[in-house]
Amino acid sequence: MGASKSKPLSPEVKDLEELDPEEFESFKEAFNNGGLSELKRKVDEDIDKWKNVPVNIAVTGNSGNGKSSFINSFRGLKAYSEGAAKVGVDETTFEPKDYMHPINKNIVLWDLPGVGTQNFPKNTYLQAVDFHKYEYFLIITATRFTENDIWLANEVQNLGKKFIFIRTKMSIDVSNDGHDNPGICKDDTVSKVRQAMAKHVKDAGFEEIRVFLIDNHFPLDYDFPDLIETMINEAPKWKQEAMTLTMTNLTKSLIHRKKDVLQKRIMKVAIVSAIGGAVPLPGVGLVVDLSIFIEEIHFYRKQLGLDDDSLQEIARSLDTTVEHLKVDLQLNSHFLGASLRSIAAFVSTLVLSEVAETVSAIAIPILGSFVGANISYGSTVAVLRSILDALVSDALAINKRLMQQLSEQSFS
Ligand SMILES: Nc1nc2c(ncn2[C@@H]2O[C@H](COP(=O)(O)OP(=O)(O)OP(=O)(O)O)[C@@H](O)[C@H]2O)c(=O)[nH]1
Ligand SMILES: [Mg+2]
Repeated sequence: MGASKSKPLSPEVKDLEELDPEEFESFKEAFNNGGLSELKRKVDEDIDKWKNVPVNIAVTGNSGNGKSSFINSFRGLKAYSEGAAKVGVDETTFEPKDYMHPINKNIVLWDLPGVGTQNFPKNTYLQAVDFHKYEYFLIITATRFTENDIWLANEVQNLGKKFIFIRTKMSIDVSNDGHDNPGICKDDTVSKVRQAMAKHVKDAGFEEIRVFLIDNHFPLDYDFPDLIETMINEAPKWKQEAMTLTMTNLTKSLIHRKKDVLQKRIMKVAIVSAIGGAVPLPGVGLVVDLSIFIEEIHFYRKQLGLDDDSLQEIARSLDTTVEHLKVDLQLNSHFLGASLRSIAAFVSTLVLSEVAETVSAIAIPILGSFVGANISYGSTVAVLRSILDALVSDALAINKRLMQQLSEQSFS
Protein backbone atom coordinates (compact mmCIF):
# COMPACT_ATOMS: atom_id res chain seq x y z
CA MET A 1 0.00 0.00 0.00
CA GLY A 2 1.07 3.58 -0.48
CA ALA A 3 3.79 2.64 -2.93
CA SER A 4 1.40 3.02 -5.83
CA LYS A 5 0.62 6.67 -5.00
CA SER A 6 2.49 9.25 -7.02
CA LYS A 7 3.51 12.35 -5.09
CA PRO A 8 4.75 15.42 -6.93
CA LEU A 9 7.61 17.06 -5.09
CA SER A 10 7.55 20.68 -4.14
CA PRO A 11 10.07 22.44 -6.35
CA GLU A 12 11.08 24.85 -3.57
CA VAL A 13 14.77 24.94 -2.94
CA LYS A 14 14.92 27.79 -0.50
CA ASP A 15 17.31 26.04 1.88
CA LEU A 16 19.88 26.08 -0.88
CA GLU A 17 19.32 29.72 -1.61
CA GLU A 18 19.81 30.38 2.09
CA LEU A 19 23.20 28.72 2.23
CA ASP A 20 25.10 30.07 5.19
CA PRO A 21 27.99 31.98 3.57
CA GLU A 22 30.29 31.39 6.53
CA GLU A 23 29.71 27.66 6.43
CA PHE A 24 30.18 27.64 2.69
CA GLU A 25 33.50 29.48 3.05
CA SER A 26 34.68 26.98 5.65
CA PHE A 27 33.78 24.11 3.30
CA LYS A 28 35.64 25.77 0.45
CA GLU A 29 38.68 26.28 2.62
CA ALA A 30 38.63 22.63 3.70
CA PHE A 31 38.45 21.57 0.06
CA ASN A 32 41.31 23.87 -0.92
CA ASN A 33 43.43 22.60 1.95
CA GLY A 34 42.88 18.88 1.62
CA GLY A 35 40.66 18.04 -1.32
CA LEU A 36 37.57 15.89 -1.13
CA SER A 37 38.60 13.87 1.91
CA GLU A 38 39.19 17.02 3.97
CA LEU A 39 35.92 18.48 2.74
CA LYS A 40 34.08 15.32 3.75
CA ARG A 41 35.71 15.41 7.20
CA LYS A 42 34.72 19.06 7.63
CA VAL A 43 31.11 18.55 6.56
CA ASP A 44 30.78 15.42 8.73
CA GLU A 45 32.11 17.39 11.68
CA ASP A 46 29.67 20.20 10.93
CA ILE A 47 26.71 17.81 10.77
CA ASP A 48 27.57 16.45 14.23
CA LYS A 49 28.53 19.71 15.91
CA TRP A 50 25.20 20.06 17.74
CA LYS A 51 26.32 17.21 20.00
CA ASN A 52 29.19 19.28 21.37
CA VAL A 53 27.28 22.37 22.45
CA PRO A 54 27.14 22.62 26.25
CA VAL A 55 23.84 23.66 27.85
CA ASN A 56 23.41 23.64 31.65
CA ILE A 57 19.98 24.31 33.12
CA ALA A 58 19.30 24.79 36.83
CA VAL A 59 16.14 23.24 38.28
CA THR A 60 15.28 24.51 41.73
CA GLY A 61 12.38 24.80 44.15
CA ASN A 62 11.16 23.35 47.42
CA SER A 63 11.03 19.69 48.26
CA GLY A 64 8.21 17.71 46.67
CA ASN A 65 7.39 20.33 44.01
CA GLY A 66 8.31 18.00 41.15
CA LYS A 67 11.89 18.99 40.24
CA SER A 68 13.06 15.44 39.72
CA SER A 69 9.81 14.56 37.92
CA PHE A 70 10.32 17.51 35.58
CA ILE A 71 13.88 16.43 34.84
CA ASN A 72 12.63 12.97 33.94
CA SER A 73 9.86 14.22 31.76
CA PHE A 74 12.20 16.65 29.98
CA ARG A 75 14.53 13.71 29.29
CA GLY A 76 11.67 11.62 27.93
CA LEU A 77 11.88 9.22 30.88
CA LYS A 78 9.31 7.86 33.31
CA ALA A 79 10.11 7.77 37.04
CA TYR A 80 10.62 4.00 36.74
CA SER A 81 12.86 4.16 33.62
CA GLU A 82 16.50 3.21 33.86
CA GLY A 83 18.63 6.25 34.62
CA ALA A 84 15.65 8.35 35.74
CA ALA A 85 16.02 10.84 38.60
CA LYS A 86 14.62 9.33 41.78
CA VAL A 87 11.18 10.67 42.49
CA GLY A 88 8.91 10.58 45.50
CA VAL A 89 8.25 11.83 49.00
CA ASP A 90 11.29 10.04 50.44
CA GLU A 91 13.77 10.98 47.71
CA THR A 92 14.74 14.52 48.61
CA THR A 93 17.63 16.18 46.77
CA PHE A 94 20.32 17.24 49.28
CA GLU A 95 23.15 17.93 46.84
CA PRO A 96 23.22 19.34 43.30
CA LYS A 97 23.05 16.42 40.91
CA ASP A 98 23.52 16.53 37.15
CA TYR A 99 21.32 14.63 34.69
CA MET A 100 22.53 14.38 31.11
CA HIS A 101 20.03 14.15 28.32
CA PRO A 102 20.08 10.63 26.85
CA ILE A 103 20.26 12.05 23.32
CA ASN A 104 23.00 14.55 24.03
CA LYS A 105 25.26 14.28 27.04
CA ASN A 106 26.18 17.96 26.81
CA ILE A 107 22.67 19.09 27.62
CA VAL A 108 22.48 18.81 31.37
CA LEU A 109 19.72 19.50 33.88
CA TRP A 110 20.89 20.18 37.41
CA ASP A 111 18.61 19.03 40.21
CA LEU A 112 19.34 21.62 42.91
CA PRO A 113 18.19 21.71 46.50
CA GLY A 114 15.82 24.64 47.14
CA VAL A 115 17.09 27.95 48.59
CA GLY A 116 17.24 27.81 52.38
CA THR A 117 17.20 24.02 52.63
CA GLN A 118 19.66 22.07 54.75
CA ASN A 119 23.27 22.98 53.76
CA PHE A 120 21.99 25.58 51.25
CA PRO A 121 21.27 28.80 53.17
CA LYS A 122 20.25 31.86 51.22
CA ASN A 123 23.43 33.87 51.75
CA THR A 124 25.72 31.28 50.17
CA TYR A 125 23.24 29.64 47.78
CA LEU A 126 24.38 31.12 44.49
CA GLN A 127 28.05 30.34 45.10
CA ALA A 128 27.20 26.88 46.44
CA VAL A 129 25.31 25.93 43.28
CA ASP A 130 27.87 27.65 41.04
CA PHE A 131 25.29 29.89 39.39
CA HIS A 132 27.63 31.05 36.59
CA LYS A 133 27.35 27.86 34.64
CA TYR A 134 23.60 27.87 33.94
CA GLU A 135 21.82 29.25 30.89
CA TYR A 136 18.85 29.95 33.15
CA PHE A 137 17.09 28.84 36.33
CA LEU A 138 13.80 26.96 36.29
CA ILE A 139 12.08 27.88 39.55
CA ILE A 140 9.45 25.30 40.34
CA THR A 141 6.49 25.40 42.68
CA ALA A 142 3.47 23.15 43.08
CA THR A 143 1.42 25.85 44.84
CA ARG A 144 2.81 29.36 45.33
CA PHE A 145 6.38 30.58 45.15
CA THR A 146 8.09 30.97 48.52
CA GLU A 147 9.86 34.11 49.67
CA ASN A 148 13.12 32.28 48.92
CA ASP A 149 12.00 31.52 45.34
CA ILE A 150 11.18 35.19 44.80
CA TRP A 151 14.50 36.21 46.34
CA LEU A 152 16.27 33.83 43.95
CA ALA A 153 14.42 35.18 40.89
CA ASN A 154 15.49 38.71 41.84
CA GLU A 155 19.10 37.71 42.47
CA VAL A 156 19.34 35.78 39.23
CA GLN A 157 17.96 38.75 37.34
CA ASN A 158 20.32 41.19 39.08
CA LEU A 159 23.23 38.99 38.08
CA GLY A 160 22.19 39.22 34.46
CA LYS A 161 20.80 35.68 34.19
CA LYS A 162 17.32 34.51 33.31
CA PHE A 163 14.74 32.50 35.17
CA ILE A 164 11.52 30.74 34.21
CA PHE A 165 8.66 30.29 36.70
CA ILE A 166 6.93 26.91 36.55
CA ARG A 167 3.85 25.68 38.45
CA THR A 168 3.49 21.86 38.41
CA LYS A 169 0.79 19.33 39.37
CA MET A 170 -2.00 20.89 37.31
CA SER A 171 -3.82 17.56 36.97
CA ILE A 172 -4.28 17.51 40.74
CA ASP A 173 -5.89 20.99 40.63
CA VAL A 174 -8.16 19.91 37.79
CA SER A 175 -9.22 16.81 39.68
CA ASN A 176 -9.72 18.65 43.00
CA ASP A 177 -11.66 21.47 41.35
CA GLY A 178 -13.85 18.94 39.53
CA HIS A 179 -14.53 17.29 42.87
CA ASP A 180 -15.39 20.56 44.62
CA ASN A 181 -17.35 22.09 41.73
CA PRO A 182 -19.16 19.38 39.82
CA GLY A 183 -19.50 20.21 36.13
CA ILE A 184 -16.55 22.61 35.97
CA CYS A 185 -14.36 22.01 32.92
CA LYS A 186 -10.61 21.66 32.79
CA ASP A 187 -10.10 24.95 30.92
CA ASP A 188 -11.95 26.87 33.64
CA THR A 189 -9.73 25.43 36.35
CA VAL A 190 -6.63 26.19 34.30
CA SER A 191 -7.69 29.80 33.80
CA LYS A 192 -8.43 30.19 37.53
CA VAL A 193 -4.94 28.94 38.39
CA ARG A 194 -3.45 31.15 35.67
CA GLN A 195 -5.09 34.27 37.06
CA ALA A 196 -4.16 33.41 40.63
CA MET A 197 -0.51 32.81 39.69
CA ALA A 198 -0.35 36.01 37.61
CA LYS A 199 -1.62 38.02 40.59
CA HIS A 200 0.74 36.17 42.94
CA VAL A 201 3.89 36.97 40.94
CA LYS A 202 2.70 40.50 40.24
CA ASP A 203 2.28 41.08 43.99
CA ALA A 204 5.80 39.74 44.40
CA GLY A 205 7.08 42.44 42.03
CA PHE A 206 7.12 40.53 38.74
CA GLU A 207 4.73 42.31 36.41
CA GLU A 208 4.12 40.59 33.07
CA ILE A 209 6.15 37.54 33.99
CA ARG A 210 4.53 34.36 32.80
CA VAL A 211 4.12 31.32 35.03
CA PHE A 212 4.07 28.11 32.98
CA LEU A 213 1.38 25.76 34.23
CA ILE A 214 2.37 22.16 33.63
CA ASP A 215 1.90 18.62 34.81
CA ASN A 216 4.95 16.42 34.77
CA HIS A 217 2.86 13.33 34.13
CA PHE A 218 1.38 14.89 30.94
CA PRO A 219 4.27 16.38 28.98
CA LEU A 220 2.13 17.47 26.01
CA ASP A 221 -0.62 19.09 28.02
CA TYR A 222 -1.25 22.47 29.71
CA ASP A 223 1.64 24.91 29.03
CA PHE A 224 4.26 22.23 28.44
CA PRO A 225 4.46 22.95 24.68
CA ASP A 226 5.00 26.68 25.34
CA LEU A 227 7.53 25.91 28.02
CA ILE A 228 9.59 23.76 25.65
CA GLU A 229 9.46 26.54 23.06
CA THR A 230 10.52 29.12 25.66
CA MET A 231 13.36 26.94 26.93
CA ILE A 232 14.76 26.80 23.40
CA ASN A 233 14.22 30.51 22.75
CA GLU A 234 15.82 31.58 26.02
CA ALA A 235 19.04 29.72 25.18
CA PRO A 236 21.65 31.71 23.23
CA LYS A 237 21.02 31.58 19.49
CA TRP A 238 23.97 29.33 18.71
CA LYS A 239 22.73 26.74 21.22
CA GLN A 240 19.14 26.60 19.94
CA GLU A 241 19.80 24.07 17.22
CA ALA A 242 21.39 21.68 19.71
CA MET A 243 18.44 22.13 22.08
CA THR A 244 15.96 21.50 19.26
CA LEU A 245 17.63 18.27 18.18
CA THR A 246 17.99 17.10 21.77
CA MET A 247 14.46 17.67 23.01
CA THR A 248 12.09 14.75 22.95
CA ASN A 249 8.80 16.32 24.11
CA LEU A 250 7.31 16.21 20.62
CA THR A 251 4.90 19.11 20.72
CA LYS A 252 3.57 20.44 17.42
CA SER A 253 5.89 23.43 17.47
CA LEU A 254 8.91 21.28 18.34
CA ILE A 255 8.12 19.02 15.37
CA HIS A 256 8.15 22.09 13.09
CA ARG A 257 11.38 23.35 14.63
CA LYS A 258 13.00 19.96 14.17
CA LYS A 259 11.90 19.95 10.55
CA ASP A 260 13.62 23.30 9.94
CA VAL A 261 16.85 22.13 11.51
CA LEU A 262 16.79 18.75 9.74
CA GLN A 263 16.07 20.44 6.42
CA LYS A 264 19.14 22.63 6.79
CA ARG A 265 21.30 19.50 7.18
CA ILE A 266 20.15 18.05 3.88
CA MET A 267 22.48 20.07 1.74
CA LYS A 268 25.44 18.93 3.82
CA VAL A 269 24.36 15.31 3.88
CA ALA A 270 24.04 15.45 0.09
CA ILE A 271 27.61 16.78 -0.22
CA VAL A 272 28.93 13.92 1.89
CA SER A 273 26.81 11.47 -0.07
CA ALA A 274 28.08 12.83 -3.39
CA ILE A 275 31.70 12.54 -2.26
CA GLY A 276 31.24 9.11 -0.74
CA GLY A 277 30.53 5.85 -2.43
CA ALA A 278 27.45 6.82 -4.40
CA VAL A 279 25.77 3.83 -6.05
CA PRO A 280 22.48 3.56 -7.92
CA LEU A 281 19.47 2.68 -5.79
CA PRO A 282 17.96 -0.39 -7.49
CA GLY A 283 15.12 0.31 -9.86
CA VAL A 284 14.71 4.04 -9.25
CA GLY A 285 17.62 5.67 -11.03
CA LEU A 286 18.79 7.48 -7.90
CA VAL A 287 22.51 7.55 -7.16
CA VAL A 288 23.30 7.87 -3.46
CA ASP A 289 25.72 6.83 -0.78
CA LEU A 290 23.42 4.27 0.79
CA SER A 291 24.94 4.07 4.24
CA ILE A 292 24.74 7.84 4.70
CA PHE A 293 21.26 7.93 3.23
CA ILE A 294 19.91 5.21 5.49
CA GLU A 295 21.65 6.67 8.53
CA GLU A 296 20.04 10.05 7.89
CA ILE A 297 16.56 8.54 7.53
CA HIS A 298 17.12 6.64 10.75
CA PHE A 299 18.09 9.93 12.38
CA TYR A 300 14.83 11.56 11.15
CA ARG A 301 12.82 8.68 12.59
CA LYS A 302 14.48 8.98 15.97
CA GLN A 303 14.16 12.76 15.97
CA LEU A 304 10.46 12.60 15.12
CA GLY A 305 9.56 9.74 17.44
CA LEU A 306 8.95 7.32 14.57
CA ASP A 307 11.55 4.68 15.36
CA ASP A 308 10.29 1.25 16.45
CA ASP A 309 10.72 1.86 20.19
CA SER A 310 8.97 5.24 20.14
CA LEU A 311 6.09 3.89 18.04
CA GLN A 312 5.66 1.00 20.49
CA GLU A 313 5.49 3.44 23.38
CA ILE A 314 2.98 5.69 21.58
CA ALA A 315 0.80 2.72 20.57
CA ARG A 316 0.82 1.53 24.18
CA SER A 317 -0.25 4.94 25.48
CA LEU A 318 -3.06 5.04 22.90
CA ASP A 319 -4.10 1.52 23.86
CA THR A 320 -3.51 0.13 20.38
CA THR A 321 -0.85 -1.71 18.40
CA VAL A 322 1.79 -0.22 16.11
CA GLU A 323 0.21 -1.97 13.11
CA HIS A 324 -3.21 -0.50 13.89
CA LEU A 325 -1.73 2.92 14.50
CA LYS A 326 0.04 2.91 11.13
CA VAL A 327 -3.09 1.92 9.24
CA ASP A 328 -5.44 4.07 11.28
CA LEU A 329 -3.43 7.28 10.84
CA GLN A 330 -2.28 6.31 7.32
CA LEU A 331 1.30 6.81 8.35
CA ASN A 332 3.89 7.13 5.60
CA SER A 333 6.24 5.24 7.88
CA HIS A 334 4.01 2.30 7.09
CA PHE A 335 5.73 1.88 3.76
CA LEU A 336 8.86 3.89 4.46
CA GLY A 337 10.68 1.30 6.54
CA ALA A 338 14.39 1.35 7.23
CA SER A 339 15.16 -1.35 4.67
CA LEU A 340 16.72 -0.59 1.34
CA ARG A 341 13.80 -2.13 -0.51
CA SER A 342 11.19 -0.04 1.29
CA ILE A 343 13.17 3.15 0.66
CA ALA A 344 13.47 2.26 -3.03
CA ALA A 345 9.72 1.59 -3.14
CA PHE A 346 9.01 4.96 -1.55
CA VAL A 347 11.39 6.80 -3.86
CA SER A 348 9.72 5.19 -6.86
CA THR A 349 6.48 7.01 -5.91
CA LEU A 350 8.14 10.42 -6.22
CA VAL A 351 8.25 12.57 -9.32
CA LEU A 352 11.91 13.30 -9.04
CA SER A 353 13.41 14.53 -12.22
CA GLU A 354 12.14 18.11 -12.26
CA VAL A 355 13.11 18.95 -8.71
CA ALA A 356 16.42 17.14 -8.86
CA GLU A 357 17.30 19.19 -11.93
CA THR A 358 16.23 22.44 -10.27
CA VAL A 359 18.27 21.66 -7.19
CA SER A 360 21.28 20.74 -9.30
CA ALA A 361 20.88 23.89 -11.38
CA ILE A 362 21.07 26.02 -8.25
CA ALA A 363 23.52 23.92 -6.29
CA ILE A 364 26.12 23.06 -8.86
CA PRO A 365 27.26 26.63 -9.56
CA ILE A 366 27.60 27.15 -5.80
CA LEU A 367 29.03 23.79 -4.87
CA GLY A 368 30.39 22.77 -8.23
CA SER A 369 33.92 23.73 -7.28
CA PHE A 370 34.06 20.74 -5.01
CA VAL A 371 31.25 18.31 -5.72
CA GLY A 372 31.45 18.67 -9.46
CA ALA A 373 28.43 18.22 -11.68
CA ASN A 374 27.49 15.16 -9.68
CA ILE A 375 24.10 13.93 -10.73
CA SER A 376 23.46 12.39 -7.32
CA TYR A 377 23.49 15.71 -5.50
CA GLY A 378 20.17 17.08 -6.74
CA SER A 379 18.33 13.79 -6.33
CA THR A 380 19.66 13.23 -2.84
CA VAL A 381 18.45 16.66 -1.76
CA ALA A 382 15.07 16.16 -3.43
CA VAL A 383 14.53 12.68 -1.99
CA LEU A 384 15.64 13.53 1.54
CA ARG A 385 13.37 16.57 1.52
CA SER A 386 10.48 14.45 0.44
CA ILE A 387 11.17 11.72 2.99
CA LEU A 388 11.50 14.34 5.72
CA ASP A 389 8.15 15.87 4.70
CA ALA A 390 6.51 12.45 4.82
CA LEU A 391 7.91 11.70 8.27
CA VAL A 392 7.02 15.15 9.63
CA SER A 393 3.46 14.63 8.50
CA ASP A 394 3.42 11.30 10.41
CA ALA A 395 4.79 12.95 13.54
CA LEU A 396 2.10 15.65 13.29
CA ALA A 397 -0.65 13.04 12.80
CA ILE A 398 0.52 11.20 15.91
CA ASN A 399 0.71 14.42 17.88
CA LYS A 400 -2.84 15.26 16.80
CA ARG A 401 -4.09 11.87 17.96
CA LEU A 402 -2.30 12.21 21.31
CA MET A 403 -3.80 15.68 21.81
CA GLN A 404 -7.24 14.30 20.94
CA GLN A 405 -6.80 11.62 23.56
CA LEU A 406 -5.85 14.26 26.14
CA SER A 407 -8.93 16.37 25.44
CA GLU A 408 -11.21 13.30 25.58
CA GLN A 409 -9.67 12.32 28.91
CA SER A 410 -10.27 15.73 30.39
CA PHE A 411 -13.99 15.56 29.67
CA SER A 412 -14.53 11.99 30.80
N1 LIG B 1 0.15 14.71 39.66
C1 LIG B 1 1.40 15.18 39.65
N2 LIG B 1 2.30 14.69 40.53
C2 LIG B 1 3.57 15.15 40.47
C3 LIG B 1 3.96 16.14 39.55
N3 LIG B 1 5.27 16.41 39.74
C4 LIG B 1 5.68 15.60 40.73
N4 LIG B 1 4.65 14.85 41.18
C5 LIG B 1 4.69 13.88 42.29
O1 LIG B 1 5.13 14.55 43.44
C6 LIG B 1 6.02 13.75 44.20
C7 LIG B 1 7.34 14.48 44.41
O2 LIG B 1 7.94 14.69 43.15
P1 LIG B 1 9.52 14.83 42.95
O3 LIG B 1 9.75 14.99 41.52
O4 LIG B 1 10.24 13.76 43.67
O5 LIG B 1 9.76 16.22 43.71
P2 LIG B 1 11.14 16.98 43.98
O6 LIG B 1 10.91 18.42 43.79
O7 LIG B 1 12.23 16.36 43.22
O8 LIG B 1 11.33 16.74 45.53
P3 LIG B 1 12.70 16.71 46.37
O9 LIG B 1 13.67 15.84 45.65
O10 LIG B 1 12.25 16.18 47.68
O11 LIG B 1 13.19 18.11 46.51
C8 LIG B 1 6.15 12.44 43.43
O12 LIG B 1 5.26 11.51 44.01
C9 LIG B 1 5.71 12.79 42.01
O13 LIG B 1 5.11 11.72 41.32
C10 LIG B 1 2.98 16.66 38.65
O14 LIG B 1 3.24 17.55 37.83
N5 LIG B 1 1.72 16.13 38.75
MG1 LIG C 1 13.97 15.37 43.77
